[in-house]
Amino acid sequence: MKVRLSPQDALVVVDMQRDFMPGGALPVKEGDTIVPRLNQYIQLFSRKGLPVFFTRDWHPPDHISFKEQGGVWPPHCVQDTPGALFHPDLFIPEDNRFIISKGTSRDFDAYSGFQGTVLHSLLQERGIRRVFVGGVATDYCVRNTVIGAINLGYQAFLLLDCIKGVDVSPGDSERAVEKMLLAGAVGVDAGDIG
Ligand code: VGL
Ligand code: ZN
Repeated sequence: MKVRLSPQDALVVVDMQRDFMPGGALPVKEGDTIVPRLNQYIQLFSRKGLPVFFTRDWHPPDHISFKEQGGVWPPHCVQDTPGALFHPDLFIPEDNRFIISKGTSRDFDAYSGFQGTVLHSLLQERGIRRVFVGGVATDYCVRNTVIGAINLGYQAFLLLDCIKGVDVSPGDSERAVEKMLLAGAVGVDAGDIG
């Protein structure tokens, strides 16, 4: 499947933060291995003058999703800690890029980059109709961001070569991909996009 990029396209890079990488607080297996390919997408969009959005988990220290608060996750991506930083090799363009923080208040969690953020309004302001989504975790934030985009009327492309999942139960990521495709997302890889 060939996709030609247009001025109505944007790239959304989901939660490529240290805590989600091997050795981090909530590691996604092989999460770091997608950095080089993601960087290629980031450079491609950037060269074409298309906006790149980086979502990040940005939790307060006592966030409800943390086990001590009755949640299911170990503390991760706490605001202004090293674990919340992006992977050091992730390419962040100088211009036309936006950092979208989510899960920022203590009593709410957000798996979707659209939930409680300005992502939708920034996309709307720029006339974006199609979003290309990669990052981690396939079975949580990527999945919810893709479904969120579709529900808001965007065409969503899932970057199949740039996603990794947590797989709390084996097969979660595979099922998440199926769900996204069934919901209308189009699966693509680098060779499809120009
Ligand atoms: C995520 C678990 C908890 C994610 C965030 O980015 O997919 N997963 N918080
Ligand atoms: Zn989180």
